[in-house]
Amino acid sequence: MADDQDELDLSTLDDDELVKQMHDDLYDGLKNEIEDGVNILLERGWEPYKVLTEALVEGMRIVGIDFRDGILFVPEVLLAANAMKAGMSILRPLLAATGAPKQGKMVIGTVKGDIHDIGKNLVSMMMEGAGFDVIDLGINNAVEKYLAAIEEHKPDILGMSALLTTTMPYMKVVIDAMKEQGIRNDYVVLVGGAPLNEAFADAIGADAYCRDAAVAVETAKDYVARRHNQRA
Ligand code: B1M
Repeated sequence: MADDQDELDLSTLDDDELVKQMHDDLYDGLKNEIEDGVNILLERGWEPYKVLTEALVEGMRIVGIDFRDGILFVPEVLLAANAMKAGMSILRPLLAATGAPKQGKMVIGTVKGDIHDIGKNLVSMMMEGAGFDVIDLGINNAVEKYLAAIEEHKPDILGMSALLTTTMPYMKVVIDAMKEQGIRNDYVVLVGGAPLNEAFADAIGADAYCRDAAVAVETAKDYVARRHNQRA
């Protein structure tokens, strides 16, 4: 397939064909082609968020299906993830530069044992674009790391991400530690990641489950506004 790609001039494709081609290129982990595709769509006037969701996130959804079904394996998925990240890094400054008024501060990180960070990065980007200062702790965060970051940055919101059924229970470890320290109610705790749902968020004592980055932004804005109103 890579040989065919060498022949193909992405700019000759119409929008639909290009987006489909980008799904294929993401699947094949073709970083340069993904960067080119993102730039072409932007030059054609596509909103960064539309490029993100329709070309990149949808492409990764397709990768996820074949990963689940044993058609793709970790090395291929890693290449796809790198290609996705390359596309996201073009979009990041555009999504952040919305000029939105300052909303508050968020500390976010993927929990211990878990190295998935694409969704978390996407949430960070969208939160920045919505006017939040984001302190991103990266992946594989132990409870101590979250607590230290909360202490240092005093955010409005703590966000946690988990993509594995084996790591999502760790969110409760963090929330329980916050309770033990008597600081749980000082912060809004939002959680997200593909295997989670609302019932899980309730069960572990989070404030809300966020299905995707757009929901995370809306939920965060909502909670921050409520807290400001309570203080007023
Ligand atoms: Co992984 N992996 N993976 N993987 N991987 C999944 C999660 C899996 C569902 C694939 C599958 O089998 N179908 C499966 C988990 C199964 C389970 O637990 N039930 C799985 C597995 C098994 C594994 C390994 C164990 C594989 C192995 O080694 N045998 C291993 C674990 C490594 C570890 O963490 N310890 C592993 C490794 C990897 C790669 C390294 C190859 C790579 C990660 C690269 C990276 O992130 N840098 C990878 C990838 C890419 C995936 C899939 C294919 C895609 C994840 C992704 O980036 N999605 C994934 C399949 C899937 O999820 N269907 C899979 C795109 C992203 C935009 O969506 O992350 O859901 P998502 O984020 C969304 C929302 O969930 C939400 O908003 C985001 C944006 O809209 N959200 C939040 C996420 N975090 C949030 C935090 C918030 C709010 C919202 O805070 C407020």
